[in-house]
Amino acid sequence: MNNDNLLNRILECVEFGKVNRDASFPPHMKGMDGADELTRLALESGFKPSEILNNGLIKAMEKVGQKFAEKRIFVPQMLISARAMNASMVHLKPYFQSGEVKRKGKFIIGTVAGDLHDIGKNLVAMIVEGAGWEVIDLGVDVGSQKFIQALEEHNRAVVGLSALLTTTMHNMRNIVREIKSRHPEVTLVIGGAPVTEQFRMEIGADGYASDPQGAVTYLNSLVP
Ligand code: B1M
Repeated sequence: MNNDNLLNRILECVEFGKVNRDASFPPHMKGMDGADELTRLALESGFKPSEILNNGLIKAMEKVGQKFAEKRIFVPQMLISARAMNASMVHLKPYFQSGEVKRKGKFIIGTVAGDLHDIGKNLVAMIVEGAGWEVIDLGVDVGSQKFIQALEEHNRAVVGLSALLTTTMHNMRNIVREIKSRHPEVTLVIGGAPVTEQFRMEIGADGYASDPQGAVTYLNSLVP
């Protein structure tokens, strides 16, 4: 199998939700290797984890989103694609997490209240951790109280908010306001597909990053 083929097959597994060889879904891929086996094979064949992530997994999710927008697939298919993406990410995670031992600081991250999307947030968490930060991941559907409680347990942490929906991005406004009113010294960085620098300015967050590397660059700029 040539290199392009292997990445394309991983892309296809995530696009159609083929988790592993044993999975009987989707029927047209029954008996074939899935995201699990092919990601392992790609790593053994020398592919860089970032190549698999950017040219396989993220491209697949773009296709899934496009098909959903065009009503060619529905929520269950998006979920099964997310499951296949996670089966692949399990293998990539150790590479992104093997950062320096000495920590640069603490980073609390969560997907905001009302929002259940966690793939992008997990990637940011993984890559920030790999860049030498201690990451406290609060999960999805996180409201201001949970962020404040975590801040009180983790002194001087930077807070990251992720949102994927045009509706839930507006929950960032309240969360930023409530955190800042209790802890004005806290630095907040926001991100997620619908979020922009313009929106960051409107809601008074300190930083905006469009991708995990942007979050790392912003966080590292805070370290003296
Ligand atoms: Co949903 N969904 N979804 N979904 N889903 C989107 C986001 C959507 C764009 C699809 C579409 O219509 N084309 C659309 C939103 C439309 C809008 O608001 N304008 C949508 C919708 C409508 C919905 C539901 C409302 C559908 C319904 O029920 N009718 C529903 C909402 C549920 C809820 O949250 N309350 C819903 C549900 C779901 C699933 C649960 C089925 C599943 C999520 C599973 C999971 O996450 N565990 C899902 C999925 C998979 C998607 C798509 C297809 C893929 C999202 C994804 O993982 N992308 C998505 C379409 C798309 O994005 N193409 C879609 C890959 C990921 C790597 O990218 O998350 O953008 P992303 O993260 C990036 C950057 O944004 C950035 O870095 C990441 C890596 O580059 N980033 C940050 C993210 N957070 C950051 C934080 C930072 C910095 C950077 O600093 C703190």
